[in-house]
Amino acid sequence: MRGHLIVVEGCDRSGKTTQCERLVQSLQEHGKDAELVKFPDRTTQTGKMIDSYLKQTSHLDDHAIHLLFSANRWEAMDALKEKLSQGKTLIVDRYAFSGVAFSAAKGLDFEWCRGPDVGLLVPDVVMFLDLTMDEAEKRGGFGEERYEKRELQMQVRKEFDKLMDDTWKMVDASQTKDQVHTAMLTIVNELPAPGPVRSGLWK
Ligand code: Z5A
Repeated sequence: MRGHLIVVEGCDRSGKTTQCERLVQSLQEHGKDAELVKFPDRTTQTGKMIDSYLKQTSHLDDHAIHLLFSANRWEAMDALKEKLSQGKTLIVDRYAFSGVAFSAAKGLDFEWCRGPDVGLLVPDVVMFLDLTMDEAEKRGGFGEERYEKRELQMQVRKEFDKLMDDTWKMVDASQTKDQVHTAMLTIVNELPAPGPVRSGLWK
């Protein structure tokens, strides 16, 4: 049986990385073959350009950086498909939904933003870590990276709202780390057995 493709989305400091790592560890401890995937993958050629853009050491046109984020996902798709087929469950920290939400929040056309990611692997579930901006700010001030600004993050949340459908699972990220973990693990354990790997996001 193939593994599940589990995407975790959410705004800044909602705990995505903390929870993705914990979920992988927990699944492995329960004997499941699970692996963490993080977008952007800053180690590849496209990832290095994205990293430099986010750290504000280079500038790119908004459309160009959007396409780079998408390319960064596309270059991973064959490997991810192979892993899923081998039975590995993938926990994905940000995906195409972040791509659209951030670029649309900057003012790019929403439908144009979806275009480059049409056809990516379809997740079996998207979990959204829900946290207000006020609660997020209690977790520490914004850092140096390009998008770490309050107004932009508020707009990003509005764009995420447009992308959500009733298959998304909302998780209250204001709970303790343990509580959030338990909620996410319950969602994962209740997923139905997956069918064949599906390519065709937003088709
Ligand atoms: N981006 C884009 O524009 N287009 C795209 O296609 C993609 C991304 C994929 C970099 O992403 C930027 O790229 C991002 C979106 C854009 N810009 N922003 N903002 P990244 O994934 O490399 O980095 P990040 O997503 O910005 O990380 P993050 O949002 O800042 O953090 P997080 O992963 O959600 O949270 P965390 O690191 O797990 O936790 C943050 C802190 O909160 C930390 O101190 C934790 O210990 C603490 N924490 C976590 N959970 C809790 C709970 N439950 N209670 C209390 N404290 C907690």
